[in-house]
Amino acid sequence: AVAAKADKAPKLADPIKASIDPATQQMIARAQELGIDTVFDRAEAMKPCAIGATGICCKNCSMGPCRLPLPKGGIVGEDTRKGLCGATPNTIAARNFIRMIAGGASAHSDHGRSVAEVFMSAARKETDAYQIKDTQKLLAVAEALDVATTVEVDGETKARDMDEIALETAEKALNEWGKSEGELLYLKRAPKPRYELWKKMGVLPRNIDREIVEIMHRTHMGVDQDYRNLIKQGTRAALADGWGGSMLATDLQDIVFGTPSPIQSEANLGIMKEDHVNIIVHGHEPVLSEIVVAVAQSPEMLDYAKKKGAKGIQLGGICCTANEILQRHGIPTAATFLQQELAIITGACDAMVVDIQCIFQNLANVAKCFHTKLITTHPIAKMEQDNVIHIEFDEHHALDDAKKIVKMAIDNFENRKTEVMIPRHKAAQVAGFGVESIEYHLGGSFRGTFYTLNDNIINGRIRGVAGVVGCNNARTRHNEGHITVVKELIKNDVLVLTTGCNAIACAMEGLLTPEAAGVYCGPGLTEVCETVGIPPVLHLGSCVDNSRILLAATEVVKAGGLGNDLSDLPVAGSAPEWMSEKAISIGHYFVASGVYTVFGVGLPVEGAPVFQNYIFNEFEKLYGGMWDLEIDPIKHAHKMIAHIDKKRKALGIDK
Ligand code: XCC
Ligand code: SF4
Repeated sequence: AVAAKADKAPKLADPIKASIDPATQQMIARAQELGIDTVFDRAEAMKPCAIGATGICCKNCSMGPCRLPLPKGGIVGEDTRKGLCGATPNTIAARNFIRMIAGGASAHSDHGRSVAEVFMSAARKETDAYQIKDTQKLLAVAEALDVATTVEVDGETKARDMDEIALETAEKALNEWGKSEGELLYLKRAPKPRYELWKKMGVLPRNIDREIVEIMHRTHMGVDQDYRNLIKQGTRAALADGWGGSMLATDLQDIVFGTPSPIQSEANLGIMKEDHVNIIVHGHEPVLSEIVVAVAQSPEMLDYAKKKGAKGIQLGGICCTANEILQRHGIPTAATFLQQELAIITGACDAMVVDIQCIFQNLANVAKCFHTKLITTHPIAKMEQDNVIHIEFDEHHALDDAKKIVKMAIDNFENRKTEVMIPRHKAAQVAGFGVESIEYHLGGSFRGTFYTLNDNIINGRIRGVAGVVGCNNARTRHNEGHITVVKELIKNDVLVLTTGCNAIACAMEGLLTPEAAGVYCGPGLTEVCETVGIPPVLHLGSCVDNSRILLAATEVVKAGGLGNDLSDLPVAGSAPEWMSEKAISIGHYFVASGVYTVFGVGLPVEGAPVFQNYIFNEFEKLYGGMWDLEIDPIKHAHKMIAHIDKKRKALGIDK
């Protein structure tokens, strides 16, 4: 019987059920034909653990893992479940939840730190590869970090030397990770009532690193055993992410690489070209990919590619590295998170260059079946498989590293096997929005004319604003949640701001074009989009760029007419297909910033009803924002709309 079981062919995914995207469906089938397993097949073969998925498995000491499943038929009377040490389901779920926040916040913040270090070397002029590109942003950031931008000379106020400003700004910024006193400087960028609320609640982050370390301490065996106190620390660390590490990452990237403005491009696997050298960059930090873009577009490399028989070099991005080089250079997006293996399975990927976060280790196994060079570049992100090439990237020899990588891809072009199959599907997109461009495109300010965001929210053409963000998750049909939620929102006149893999999904569906307004939106949103020529779904960048959503919402509050705090706004947040710890950190800083935030797929709190109720309901009284979970995407959107309507009513702007 055992042998028979072993002989049984592994379960394969049904391509149609696995994704709503035709390119993805085609490539899943192609992989199966070639006998290569992908995440979609593995999701069929391995089901998740129900206890872990509901948040009630503790492995924080070796007396466990202690598993506390909900009794069949639910809890009757007192909940007597406890671990060996006596930890309750609430303690366990809260500890697990804030450890996810620690993981997510550290990922975003460490990314931010790398950018800050590059910014520092640019400010010190230690590198040729990076300069200060956006001085206007530098001045704005300097101000937010209390760096003087003017000097008094003989009683006269003069502009301070830009190099000096850059240097001091870099020092101040880097200091935010580990300063020994005070609180994060960016917190004061929030509307004043929000800052005061955080202060009253005792959740002002002291510095970025400390809040993460403190989570690890408080969740160690036998420390904090009150779910309210645990999540309080989770809140402090999440705020350190949103209003700290992530916001600094965004700002400093804008300074060094340029602040994005709307730019046209394309999305989906169909951007790869059979007769070109295809280089795919994947991960999150733009520090290397920026230089790869520059090198790949250089005449020297183009000539070299032609000499090797290719028509040119096609760059494409996956995950948030894609979003970064899309929003600043219009480099097309090849794939969402779940399609990463498929990019190699086209047989046309000459090199895949990865940095940090969201990278499947199975890429190495897939690459083995093709000619693809898989190149890791970051000292903290290597792979054990021996076909993986490690070219360690360093800002001090960035250009040489990038040249080496691009040349390796070109040299590999001729090694392609015959089995190239690139799906035809791709869609046009406009990306690269941000606080500045929302203001610019909607009348040049946030309030006062027919065109502005605030006026259109007040007059009801725009019912509200939703931030829909986050990953794909192989436990749910690829892109279905993303697209259904977003379409339902815009149909109901809710303007959508998107980042991360939701943005890529929307791009693949053609929702990031001005033309989408007339097709999918309610009459009010259509009118606004057509008048000013914007898409109904605005791509604000990568996951660290969720900070742009926070700042845009803050500008809306400051412009007036829609209450005094972020929690007064007719807005809601959503991550329909989340999977990463970063998503939990993002969700939680949105909640703590006063935003009602709904997740799809499932949340690891369902096994601890008291803790769940605390963050789903009690939290609204504390922070004005709260968590929710809704798997059905239509209901998911309507819960957001109901919240938006509730806020409109409170503001007295309901029709
Ligand atoms: Fe990763 Fe940022 Fe999630 Fe996509 S959305 S799967 S985190 S790439 Ni951030
Ligand atoms: Fe079990 Fe407590 Fe140890 Fe967790 S900390 S594994 S609940 S004994």
